Amino acid sequence: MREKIEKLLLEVEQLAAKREQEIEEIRVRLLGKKGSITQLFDEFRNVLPEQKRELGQVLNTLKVSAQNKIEQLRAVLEESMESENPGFDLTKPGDSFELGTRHPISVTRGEILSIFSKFGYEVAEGPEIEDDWHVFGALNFPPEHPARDMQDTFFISDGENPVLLRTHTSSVQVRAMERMPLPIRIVCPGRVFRNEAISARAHCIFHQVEGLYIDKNVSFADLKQAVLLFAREMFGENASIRLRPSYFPFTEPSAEVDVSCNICGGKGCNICKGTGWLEIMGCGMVDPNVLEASGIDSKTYSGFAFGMGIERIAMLKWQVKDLRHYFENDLRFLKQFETVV
Ligand code: 2NL
Repeated sequence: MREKIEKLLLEVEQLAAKREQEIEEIRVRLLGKKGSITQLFDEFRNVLPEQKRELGQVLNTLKVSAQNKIEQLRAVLEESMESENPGFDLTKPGDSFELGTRHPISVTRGEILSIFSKFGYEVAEGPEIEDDWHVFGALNFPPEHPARDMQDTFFISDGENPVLLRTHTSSVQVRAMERMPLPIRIVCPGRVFRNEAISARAHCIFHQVEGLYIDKNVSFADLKQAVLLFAREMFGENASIRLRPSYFPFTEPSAEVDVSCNICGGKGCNICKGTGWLEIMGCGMVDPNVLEASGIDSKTYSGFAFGMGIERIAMLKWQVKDLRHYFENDLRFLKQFETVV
């Protein structure tokens, strides 16, 4: 114990620091809750009674000299700040800085994911750079399908096994089907890329959330109910939905989902172009070919899937009229959304 005290005494004498933070680190190291001097005081309780008096004195000396040294380091530091920056007032309050806001796409993405988390869906993510199999092959796209065309998809390399930027996050779901134990209930958010001319309604990069549910006896009625519950959570408890028949290579049957217009309540306005309905997503029963391509027995299992554009949902939520606002980082636009706290 005595040795330890003496070693620390020497150390204290030699302490030096150039910055406030270093001084604080020294204080914590020596005198903090788990500091070495504090620990010696704990050990002191077990010292033999006949040694207590003498050891107690040196221990106290150590503590006081550590405290003095730290104060002295602080004083020297302040003095040097003052002499290097005459008139510098350390006590002045700092400049306040404005808080940023979360991007509307992030806010909407978070809201969509949290709704599906409540329904028991897990979030799954995957690569943006993909191969042909996970974006097209496994999803029942025939070899000559136009989406596989260079005009629609960004290819990174071509040839026998091309590498490309994913055009939907279905590729993440294919990876999940290949790998995850059944049943599967996932939502897959992410950036997707399409070779499109940029306009108020289209962009070459946008964000998607896709969902997939595979189990025994999953029916179209289950899909409809999941979509209805989502729409009510997202657009309010009075929201209703309608399904229109549609076509996707990876689902059969397929449908387009509309939600009742939250602006006019279904009467018809300029947002819903007088129809009373707004399109929010596409969905369908997973095509048996797609299940089999990922090694799932389509005789035993069935599933539904859906996909939505986050930009579109966010446009409907805040009546944003031009998609390009999401990508231009104009603070006048961005500041209208949720503040980060
Ligand atoms: C849309 C429509 C959809 C899916 C995505 C899907 C994924 C797998 C299997 C089957 Cl792995 N389907 N995804 C299904 C229907 C529609 O997206 O309009 N997206 C923005």
